[in-house]
Amino acid sequence: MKNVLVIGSTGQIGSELTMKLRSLYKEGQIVAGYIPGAEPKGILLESGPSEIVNVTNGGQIKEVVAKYKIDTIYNLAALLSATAEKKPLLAWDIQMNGLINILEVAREYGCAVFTPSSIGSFGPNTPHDDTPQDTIQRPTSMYGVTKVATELLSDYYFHKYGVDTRSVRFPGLISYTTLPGGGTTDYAVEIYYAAVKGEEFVCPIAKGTYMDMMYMPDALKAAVDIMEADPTRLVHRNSFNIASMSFDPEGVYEAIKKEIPGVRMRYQVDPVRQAIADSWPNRMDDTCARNEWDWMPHYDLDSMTRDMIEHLREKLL
Ligand code: AKB
Repeated sequence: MKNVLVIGSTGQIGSELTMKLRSLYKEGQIVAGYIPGAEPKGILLESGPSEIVNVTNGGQIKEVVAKYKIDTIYNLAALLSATAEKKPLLAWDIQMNGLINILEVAREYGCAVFTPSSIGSFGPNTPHDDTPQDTIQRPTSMYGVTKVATELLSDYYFHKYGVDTRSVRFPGLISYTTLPGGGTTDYAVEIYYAAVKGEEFVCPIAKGTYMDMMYMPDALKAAVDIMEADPTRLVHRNSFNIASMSFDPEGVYEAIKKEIPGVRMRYQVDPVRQAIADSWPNRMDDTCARNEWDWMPHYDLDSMTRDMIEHLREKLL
């Protein structure tokens, strides 16, 4: 990896991944791709080049890839699960037409491509506990449909054209830098903001609903490590289960309570998000990622909670 284009650089993952790549690959150019209305600001804008890149515009992707001699594309443009249920056609356009535009440019210019998949690629008849790497993937949400198709299309371009596509299935991601938006797992970020601000948290996900979650530093490490992995060791490509912690709303509430005893939470379940959450795994088995590219997370619920609260106190108080 030398010259990298991060598409969706101002989003929850992109804003931190772009900065991490800039700190790791100093001799290259890490281009922050964005759409009008979501311009990079502050350190993200000042620390390197940025360009308008709308995934639905193949010509725009091609121009930027040619201009900066891009060798790796991180494709982070997506509508998250709850928003995708409200706007399924837009989700399809961004996730699928966007992806094929990127893969076509990658084929022509010899770029490697990372497009994340998700726990959302699984469905109600997937084994929910220790969900295997290779298993039933029949999701019932539009987000899930696009994620399974992303995995298949990415593998297709690898086998048919030799495009170096690789990816991971992200759990719900928790971070203090940029808020997620429109996801089913967003509650696990929002509860920290409410707790630090001293506000009551109204939880849209029911007690007892377990989902895989991950702290952003581990997710960024996974995104970099999979693209740097020795290809001769990879049996799988699109996409690897990666896991670090699994909890339900009570679990994260109790973890926060150890640091902020006055934290308050009540439930007001959102039926759309709850139906999606019920169809997702409780916890994935990530043995293949551990064996094929030495995946190893650093944070568990308690260490993440301490770090989140410390950073949010600096940011919000
Ligand atoms: C969502 O909730 O939609 C995302 C995801 C798990 O992919 N955070």
